[in-house]
Amino acid sequence: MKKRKVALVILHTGRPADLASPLFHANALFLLKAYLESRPEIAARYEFEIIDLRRHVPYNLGLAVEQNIDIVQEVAARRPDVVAFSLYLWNVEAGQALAQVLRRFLPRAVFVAGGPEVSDRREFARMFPGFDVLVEGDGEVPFRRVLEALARGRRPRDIGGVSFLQDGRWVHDPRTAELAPPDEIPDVHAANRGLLEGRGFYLTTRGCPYDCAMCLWARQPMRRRARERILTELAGLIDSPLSGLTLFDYDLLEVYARDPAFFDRLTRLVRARRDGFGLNFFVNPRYLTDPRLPEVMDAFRSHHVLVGLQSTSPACLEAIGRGWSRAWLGALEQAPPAIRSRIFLELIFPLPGQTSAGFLASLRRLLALGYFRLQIFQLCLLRGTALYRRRRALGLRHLERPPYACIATPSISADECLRIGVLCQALNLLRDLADAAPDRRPFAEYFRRDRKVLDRLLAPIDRGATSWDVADLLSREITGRPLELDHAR
Ligand code: B12
Ligand code: SF4
Repeated sequence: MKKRKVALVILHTGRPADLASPLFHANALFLLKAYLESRPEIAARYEFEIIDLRRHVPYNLGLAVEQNIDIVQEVAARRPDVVAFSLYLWNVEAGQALAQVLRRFLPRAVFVAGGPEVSDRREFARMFPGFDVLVEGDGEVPFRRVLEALARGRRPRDIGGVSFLQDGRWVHDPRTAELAPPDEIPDVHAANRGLLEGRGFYLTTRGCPYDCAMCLWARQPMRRRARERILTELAGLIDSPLSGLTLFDYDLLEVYARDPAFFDRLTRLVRARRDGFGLNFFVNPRYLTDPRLPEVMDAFRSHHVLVGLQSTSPACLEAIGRGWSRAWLGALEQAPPAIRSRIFLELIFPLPGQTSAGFLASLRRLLALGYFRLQIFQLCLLRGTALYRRRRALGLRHLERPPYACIATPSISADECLRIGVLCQALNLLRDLADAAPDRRPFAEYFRRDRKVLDRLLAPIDRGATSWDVADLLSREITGRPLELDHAR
């Protein structure tokens, strides 16, 4: 029997710096391929191919450029029966555009969309009408069932998390997707060792018990593989050409709080690497004062640890469902000074209830305390989140299409959002500069000495300076050199 072909399409990943390894930046497609190929009933009927479109330069200019005929050719020439897209806010517009062009060349193919963008399927279908089948949530089981149905010439009916087009109308199954037992999902990294290069990401668990209003993972059931399995997978990743690894669990110390053996084993694996390989990981703010944190960081040779702080304002934390973390704000001041420059603090701007003055005051405080490695995200109103559902009641104005950025709140005007947004992006660029610096003490010293620096930086922004201009100014003042970063502007 001739096998049907499934093309799993990698679109661009957002930033040129992210081009390192598709295995991490298009993790879901590799994962789904490995899982589906491991199912005999599917492997007997289908063959899968990952088509990486990123080599087509300019990969991020959409289809309006003549050279991008090659993008169409790459997929169409394989004559796939199913074309699958993994959609995030950074590639959903490109996926929609490509799907619409491709269906003119592949009139019989079924176009399947999955990934975090396929949240709130009714709304997604209205905004992105280029697909035939939508899969919301974890894709392993629903995609398998979709392929089984298609192989029998049937419609993908009665599959939780799946919607399909029938005679021009959408049929939605409102149930949530059935989850695959975590140990049934193969080790995708072992299956793709040739792609292990640059820095990698790994999640020991999927899901999160917390309930942050802006996050798509809020209250997602926790799915954890057996400890031995995780350690085997991590051993394979650490014993590879990867230069470092970041563990993306919502909080590593909390997940393994009762399991010191896990840390011992992981430490031994890291020690076995003789070069500068290190493990970074996420923790909640409460661990900033925990004596285990510096110990684990040293043992893992962590370049940094990521703390999802989001705000230092108790009222803002309440507003985004992170009231549980307000008790830990004091930890910022109590954390050992030596550890502060090794902390990568994540903040969000703008937030409901925030004022520009309050946000700037919190930034000044963090910088003076020695936290200058900041990642300040712009608030995105993601379909499927609690914040998105409450956006009108909260008076949040945002871009209706990706990246869905919040551009004004009742207490912060659009002009203020832009001006402070530029400042935040300059600090993000400065973090990239500090990350690569051999000695970070001048950065800490600079912000400790000059408490008025933010006001000084806002002046050129008000005259039209961009984030790059401002980061360049900071670079010259701190390092004596112009800003040079290895990712493109
Ligand atoms: C690791 C990570 C990163 C890494 C790597 C990102 C990357 N390109 O892979 C880094 C740090 C670079 C990053 C950055 C950002 N990220 Co990020 N990131 C994550 C994180 C924590 C894990 C992603 C992952 O690997 N998950 C494991 C895989 C297996 O899960 P999955 O991707 O969801 O795939 C499953 C399903 O979605 C589905 N599925 C996926 N694709 C397909 C395709 C088909 C056909 C089917 C059937 C099913 C299917 O099946 C998969 C398996 O079950 C997620 C949150 C999370 N916990 O998932 C956020 C997340 C993906 N990031 C998010 C965002 C917003 C960002 C940023 C834009 C943040 C910012 N404001 O700057 C940046 C931009 C990145 C860029 N490329 O420009 C959002 C995306 C929301 C959206 N609607 O797209 C998420 C969901 C977090 C959130 N806020 O809720 N991120
Ligand atoms: S932001 Fe972090 S802690 Fe909050 S729900 Fe999402 S993954 Fe969990």
